[in-house]
Amino acid sequence: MTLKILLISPPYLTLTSCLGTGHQIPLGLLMVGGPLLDAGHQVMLLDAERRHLSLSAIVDEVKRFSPQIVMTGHAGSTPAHPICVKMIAEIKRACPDVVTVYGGVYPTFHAEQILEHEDAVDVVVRGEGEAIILELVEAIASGEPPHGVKGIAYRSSGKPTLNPPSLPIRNLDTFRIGWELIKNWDDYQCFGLGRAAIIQFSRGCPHCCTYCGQQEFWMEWRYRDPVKVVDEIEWLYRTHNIRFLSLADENPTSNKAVWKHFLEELAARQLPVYFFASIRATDIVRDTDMLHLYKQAGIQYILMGIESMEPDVLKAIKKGSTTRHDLEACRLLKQHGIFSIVAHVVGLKDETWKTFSTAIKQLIHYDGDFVNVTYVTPHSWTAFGRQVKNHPVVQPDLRKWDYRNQILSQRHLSPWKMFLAVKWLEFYFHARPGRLWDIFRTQDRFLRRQILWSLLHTSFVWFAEVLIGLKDIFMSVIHSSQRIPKNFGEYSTRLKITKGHRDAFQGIKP
Ligand code: B12
Repeated sequence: MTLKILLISPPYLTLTSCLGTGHQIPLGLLMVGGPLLDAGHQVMLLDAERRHLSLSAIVDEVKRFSPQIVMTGHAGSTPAHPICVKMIAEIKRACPDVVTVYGGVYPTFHAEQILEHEDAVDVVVRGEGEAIILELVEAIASGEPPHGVKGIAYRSSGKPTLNPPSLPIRNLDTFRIGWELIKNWDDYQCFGLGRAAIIQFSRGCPHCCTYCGQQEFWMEWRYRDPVKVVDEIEWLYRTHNIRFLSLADENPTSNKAVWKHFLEELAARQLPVYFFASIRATDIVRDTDMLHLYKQAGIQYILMGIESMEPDVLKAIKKGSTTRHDLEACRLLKQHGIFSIVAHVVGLKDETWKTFSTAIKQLIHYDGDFVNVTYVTPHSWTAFGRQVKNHPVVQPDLRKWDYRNQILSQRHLSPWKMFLAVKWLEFYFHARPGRLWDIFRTQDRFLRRQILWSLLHTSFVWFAEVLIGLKDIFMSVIHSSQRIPKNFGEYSTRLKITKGHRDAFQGIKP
């Protein structure tokens, strides 16, 4: 039976997309869409994020398409959760017969809680959507309760019911991305380089950094056939003129030989496509002998999670790298004309004015091209989330759990002091005269243009964040009597974790 299915990217608007790097395709939904299209269903994508649609405009679109099923989910899963459930509630109010399906990382770990509190959500998909979705849709079409569908949670006799999890996908190449769901590629442009897309070469990560929830989600590191991925990249370039690609991988370099194969294949095709990837400093140092291949393949921006410059913190978060690796990785990337974006996390320890001043000195010493300062954010399903159970929370609004706002309290610095220190660090690092002079002296015209483009857009985001931050400080003074949960434990009791995602996998591995 053919069903009408509407995939909706929720109107979760962020400064990153609107003023910073640019809008990106909703890859997760396209991956869910591929198998549905192949099974003959009538599928449409409504990118309410890209089109900045209001909830009433979304409801109008739903009425117009009149689907039997509406599906939603977002990569920025935690901060996007409030708007996802609000949107689903509006749709259900207007179209009560539509079955609503919600997937992604955050819902995977909060399925029970969502079904308890969000009446409008009918089904939560836990884990890799493409592996689960066809069976679910068949069950919905048959009108029978989806008892046998692995990897979902739903209500049975009014109570949340969790089916056993679906196993991690063995061969990622058996699923295809529903690229044809994108109707206007001009909607997606990044870094001033033209049309942009996201692609995933590998999933998961073998490392166990305590604050990261991604390995809990994907479970195992797996990769696609390097040649098939490069074929797809070439197809994207030739068919849709894609010039910029973000690798959605947590850790694409996990296996040096496989990574090298991918880079060689890309380099051999000589496509005028540039890449953004997140890569560990340790792997960049490991790959010293093949960094020229990175460049030839088109890797232009590398986000490196340096997190901290304090050896004790790096050890505590099980980062598995040292400050020597970080310094060397920045140096090597500069030598090869590849931009490094150094991710520095504040709040992993007690911050003081002194720790900020040490951090800025160290970051300048590393001499990366950009610094992305983020606040440590406890996801309830991570080891870090468990460790900080008794830690006071200063930001109860989930929409702000986007790494750009302080969530956990600090002993020595109040939130407004932390805010000023972070903004000062970002400003000083990017606008210090020595760095601006270096940019001015850059000989390579492409590199100079890109660094200026990135600097300009980083500045837009910075100014907007300063304005919003000052407004928030002002409002918090006015509403100082508002009750904020005392600690993360109390907060995460509200954010009840659906236990058993990983546990349930134990013992049933193939
Ligand atoms: C690419 C990327 C971006 C891009 C594009 C995001 C986009 N529009 O898709 C950009 C640079 C814009 C970005 C920005 C942000 N990002 Co980001 N981003 C990523 C990254 C690197 C990959 C995401 C991805 O595409 N994964 C691959 C797809 C296939 O996975 P997926 O979306 O989870 O979908 C699968 C399943 O979850 C499920 N699924 C998902 N949705 C649905 C829906 C249904 C109905 C079903 C059935 C299943 C399903 O099935 C899919 C296929 O298996 C991840 C880190 C990582 N390596 O995962 C961070 C990540 C997703 N980002 C994150 C965050 C916080 C943000 C920002 C909020 C940061 C900020 N302060 O601005 C913003 C959000 C803005 C925005 N517009 O998205 C966090 C989310 C944390 C969390 N779990 O809550 C991550 C995990 C980074 C991290 N290490 O913590 N991001």
